[in-house]
Amino acid sequence: MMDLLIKALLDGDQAQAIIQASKLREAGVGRRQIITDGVEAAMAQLDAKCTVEQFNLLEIMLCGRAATGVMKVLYPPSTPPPQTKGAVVIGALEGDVHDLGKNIFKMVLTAKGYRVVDRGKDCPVERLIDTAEQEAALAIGISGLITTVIPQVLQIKDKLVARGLGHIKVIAGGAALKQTLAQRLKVDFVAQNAFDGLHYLDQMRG
Ligand code: B12
Repeated sequence: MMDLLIKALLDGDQAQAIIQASKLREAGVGRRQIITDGVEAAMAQLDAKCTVEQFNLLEIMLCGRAATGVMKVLYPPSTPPPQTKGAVVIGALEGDVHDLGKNIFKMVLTAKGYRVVDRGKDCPVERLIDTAEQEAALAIGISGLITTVIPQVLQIKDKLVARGLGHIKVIAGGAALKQTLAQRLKVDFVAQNAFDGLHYLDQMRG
């Protein structure tokens, strides 16, 4: 069944992807497995197909739309649990318009009781910091899919410290950041996936 979900995602067939994801849920397959073995696996295959010469934007957009549909099956927007665990500000930095992974992280955190303040994509560092201050956030979560955002990532912690906000944790995730050590990126934690980020936050709260 997971294969059928992957195929539907790669075909950019949102209706079929939703059907397959619903079937998997009915068969008792967990959300985490559907995301890791389904959504992420499909995107990895898409990446392999998209060499620089054949970067088909429409194909990728349809695939992304189908993935968004699947996420709505996994985390229906109408039923968020009480937000008791504190605020987390998330965003993709200036120049980065990828937001599928960020949206997954948002849904995972929201489902687990965090209040997520989403600053969207193409967001300046200052805006994330301002929001984190206003919201008395526990953490800022940065999603980085293109390597050109790394210089911005390197600035965040120093800017927080300069504003007396050094207690706010910085978590990085996404394909362009996850291979790099936290120390190198000057962040508190680098997450390999959305659940990894969730566990870090849960542990940090103690
Ligand atoms: C889909 C996609 C697009 C879509 C984005 C749609 C959207 N709304 O997001 C579109 C078509 C718009 C797009 C455009 C471009 N893209 Co693109 N894209 C991809 C692709 C194929 C998949 C990304 C994706 O959605 N993955 C699925 C999600 C679920 O995975 P994820 O983001 O990693 O998220 C998971 C975890 O990492 C984690 N996570 C993510 N963020 C965070 C944050 C925190 C805090 C935490 C805890 C966890 C977490 O949670 C998720 C679930 O576990 C990647 C290939 C790849 N290897 O990533 C290329 C890729 C990222 N794109 C690339 C490029 C170059 C571009 C373009 C510049 C192409 C062009 N020539 O026009 C443009 C414009 C980019 C820009 N300015 O931002 C390159 C980047 C290369 C680089 N090293 O910088 C890649 C790697 C493709 C490649 N191999 O060349 N792209």
